[in-house]
Amino acid sequence: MKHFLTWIALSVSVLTYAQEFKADSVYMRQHYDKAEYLIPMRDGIKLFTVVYTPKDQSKKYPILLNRTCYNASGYADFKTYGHPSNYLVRDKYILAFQDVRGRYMSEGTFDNMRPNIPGNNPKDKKAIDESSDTWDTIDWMIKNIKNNNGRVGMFGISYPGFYTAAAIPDAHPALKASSPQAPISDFFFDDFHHMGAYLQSYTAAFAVFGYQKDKQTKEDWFEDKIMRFYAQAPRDGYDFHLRQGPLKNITAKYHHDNFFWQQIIDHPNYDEFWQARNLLPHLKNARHAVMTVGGWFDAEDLYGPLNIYKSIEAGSPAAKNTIVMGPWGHGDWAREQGKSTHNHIYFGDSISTFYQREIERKFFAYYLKDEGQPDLPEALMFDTGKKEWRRFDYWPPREYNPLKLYFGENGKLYVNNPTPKEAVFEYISDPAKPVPYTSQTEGLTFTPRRFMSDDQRQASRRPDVITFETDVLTDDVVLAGEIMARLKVSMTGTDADFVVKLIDVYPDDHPNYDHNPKNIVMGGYQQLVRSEVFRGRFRNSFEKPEPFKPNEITDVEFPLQDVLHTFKKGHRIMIQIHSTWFPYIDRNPQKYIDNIYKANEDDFIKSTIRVYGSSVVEVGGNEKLKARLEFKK
Ligand code: PG9
Repeated sequence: MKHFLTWIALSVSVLTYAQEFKADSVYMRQHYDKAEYLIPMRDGIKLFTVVYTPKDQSKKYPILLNRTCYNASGYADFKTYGHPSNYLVRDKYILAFQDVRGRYMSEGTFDNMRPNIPGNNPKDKKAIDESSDTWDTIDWMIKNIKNNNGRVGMFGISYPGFYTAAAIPDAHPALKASSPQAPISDFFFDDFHHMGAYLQSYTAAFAVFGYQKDKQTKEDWFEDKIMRFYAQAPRDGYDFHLRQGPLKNITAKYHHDNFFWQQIIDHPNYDEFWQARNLLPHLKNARHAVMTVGGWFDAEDLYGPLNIYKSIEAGSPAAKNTIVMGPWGHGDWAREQGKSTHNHIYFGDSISTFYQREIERKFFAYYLKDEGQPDLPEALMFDTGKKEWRRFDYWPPREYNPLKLYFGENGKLYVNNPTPKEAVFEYISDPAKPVPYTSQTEGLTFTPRRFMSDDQRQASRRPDVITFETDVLTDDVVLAGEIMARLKVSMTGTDADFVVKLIDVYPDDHPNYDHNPKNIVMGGYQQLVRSEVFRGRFRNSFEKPEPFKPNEITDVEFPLQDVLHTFKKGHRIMIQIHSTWFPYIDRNPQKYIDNIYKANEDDFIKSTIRVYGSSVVEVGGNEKLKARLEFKK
């Protein structure tokens, strides 16, 4: 396939994109002129930028800038892939799409999550980062793109969301409105890793980010590397990855020449390499409007939007800082399906259209054109259980008391009441038979997405998964805010991962949804609400991992990402705990190895894992749970 963006589009939903393409490109050809520029940065490197300017020159327009590592030329055919939305296209802006340094038609060398260098001195040709490249781009466009009104907004989803957020530190004064959407903030906690555990399901994606191009090009230069995985067109990702054996085999067979994969292997812990790429500490002193957008079922970047919003809240009191979290998977707010669903779950109609028309459109119009008034609270959050938007003055919210979930005998989950008798729960974790991350057979994906609201019954029935559930709820129970898992564990091995899942158990008589195939039964559905994996070796520090002592009771405490979910009367609350989650996450050998990327076949051992009844999962509460990762570093 010619363009990676097309490839992504096709991997998501051909019909949806095709509809958007048609609407956009006809309108855009009629109402916009296109130009292409190579914009000089302070060190002389030129960045390729596609710029659409409204034909109607009777008034001045703000600039909306999207910086991407996914090929700006994909937007060069009067198509926006629904981002910006048709509403913004019709409201008329100067639309700019730029290849970031080292990508496609831009010059220079690519660096994943290029470290931010605090400060901004346009004369310093060495201090180059995404913030300085954006500053130079904005400065050049304001001075050279005709008919602009001197104001710039930025938007972007995923990696482009990172580039939007990375422009916030030392921002150009013309930058008035930023909307980082599903933004990455730190690859050790977002995308390629979750809490230090590697996402093996991402392995094919490395091809996109691990090769420098050797010329300016509008074509993907890494297709042959991606096809190392897809040549066999594996239909079963679980089986494919299990057959690979240890990660060292992936290095030898697929990624032997991939610079980013080599960096991942060379930095298995949260060392300077990763810490330098953490954007969060730099989000200080912002003074303009920031609307961060995310999806509660985003498997790729959920840590990012929540922590970027919180970091700006803490470090940039002068910024008009807001957050919108909807019932979406990765980037779904840019794709209207009519019936808003995530995998098998129906949330309502045209939720993405509501967001595009009433939220995003009004945000940019107000801050870039002085038009209208965004009806945007501090936090506009969708309750994924009640299936309705909620407005909050703070996030995490302050109106709920802390809620604690305790593990009792016979799989009983107690809400706020410690278990009557402390019990021990045991399972044998076998890396040769890991717990599947999804109930469905999924081929190799760029990244897995559907599983974030998937049915967990296939896991509940496994002996290596411990499951706790409440009695049928007699009233609605709202879980809102940050979540902290505080486990007390022991093991026969010397290392382990812990997966904790929060699950909504539907009543047996829950009706099926029309949009689902017949075999998807909603009665008794165990819907995944929130989940996280934690690589136990990092329990005291992400920088300095430690083995476990066999059979010694040890504290393992870690945050899951935030939640807003009403468990309705007639439902049950369920917690699941297990130690493999494959191939979403790579297998922990369960024998402590300094670098799991270099483990051998015989390093992988079964381990008997015990979880003690004094463990607890805490949700919400007025005081900020010690979920902030800072204390872990
Ligand atoms: N954050 C998404 C991603 C990054 C890297 C690998 C795979 C996915 C994204 O930019 O789509």
